[in-house]
Amino acid sequence: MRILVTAFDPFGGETRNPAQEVLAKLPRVIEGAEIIPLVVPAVFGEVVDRAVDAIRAHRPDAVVCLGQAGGRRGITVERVAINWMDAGIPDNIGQQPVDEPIAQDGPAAYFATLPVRAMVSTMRDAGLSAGISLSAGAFVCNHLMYGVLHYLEREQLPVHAGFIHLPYLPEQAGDKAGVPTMPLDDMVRGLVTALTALVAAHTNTN
Ligand code: PCA
Repeated sequence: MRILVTAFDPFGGETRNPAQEVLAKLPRVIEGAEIIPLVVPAVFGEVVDRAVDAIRAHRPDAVVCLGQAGGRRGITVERVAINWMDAGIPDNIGQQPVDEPIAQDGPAAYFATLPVRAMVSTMRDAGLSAGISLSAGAFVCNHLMYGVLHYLEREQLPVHAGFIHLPYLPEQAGDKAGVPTMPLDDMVRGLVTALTALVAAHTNTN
């Protein structure tokens, strides 16, 4: 099995993105599955192009996208991506779409095709704070998740795909009193656990 794992670069004035740091520390093989790492820019449009290029080049069996959701308490696996952009801040090249669909011809939403509940349950069993999220927001992360699922649907590719949001790192919270954080090592352990559940689900259905 091959898993493309994407991670966003820092955005919104931050100098770090936990997603990128988790990706850098992720093993290159998990339970026999090859991990293909890809750092992507927090830029509407371009981010989907980069992910689609990587899917074409590597033909993965699954695509797991990682991003930061500052303020969330634990690792959240997204259930749904909506066909909508509503950016509260500019992306990394200054684009700020407000109330626009992502794809004129697309459905209102796509559900993740990852084993969302199993991924969350195994992280919780490992003692980590994790949950299912019913909104990936309407910024670049939701855009990437929707764009990848829309591409896979159009091409009829049997590839599991979805998105995992990570909280702030403790090092990012110095100027944000009271904001929840999670140490990098716990996030890495969470990702390895979640991807192990994904490999198990894939193995059982193939
Ligand atoms: N988080 C943002 C975009 C990039 C990232 O890591 C989001 O949740 O949309």
